[in-house]
Amino acid sequence: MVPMDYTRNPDVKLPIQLIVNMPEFKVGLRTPVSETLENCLLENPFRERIVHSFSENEEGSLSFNDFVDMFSALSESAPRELKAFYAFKVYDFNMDNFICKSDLEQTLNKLTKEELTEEEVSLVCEKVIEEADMDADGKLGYADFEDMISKAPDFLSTFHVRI
Ligand SMILES: [Ca+2]
Ligand SMILES: [Ca+2]
Repeated sequence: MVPMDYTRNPDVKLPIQLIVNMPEFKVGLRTPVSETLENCLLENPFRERIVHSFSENEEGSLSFNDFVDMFSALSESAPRELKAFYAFKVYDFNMDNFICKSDLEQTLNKLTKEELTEEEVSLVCEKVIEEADMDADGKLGYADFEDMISKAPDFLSTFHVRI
């Protein structure tokens, strides 16, 4: 998709469908838990959200620079702060710069492949907000989020790919 003479054609965009089907996203989801679990999670459930958070347009296509930025942030050597910044964008489904209950519900549904009942999901999300909401406004701002993931190092594990 990227022509060799890329420098003369800076407007080339990679369509999201091509990117989410890359093998890196298929096998790349690493979990620190067990090998068995890792084998179950063959597709990163956030891959479309991840691509969108690096895209500068609605359709989610990436310029070559966006593409490089994305894999830099996903690589294991990327600084934690960078991963946290993009993870926040990925989980903020409605893009209002807060992670609220409905954002968390969508996140959890993706992670659990909708194995939990609506009630269970709702309970877990309330609990997460209750525990992480430092300024008590009922939703998680970036500071709440950073604090939460610093206490739960596994949280960023969906944000690694092997490249
Ligand atoms: Ca939100
Ligand atoms: Ca808050």
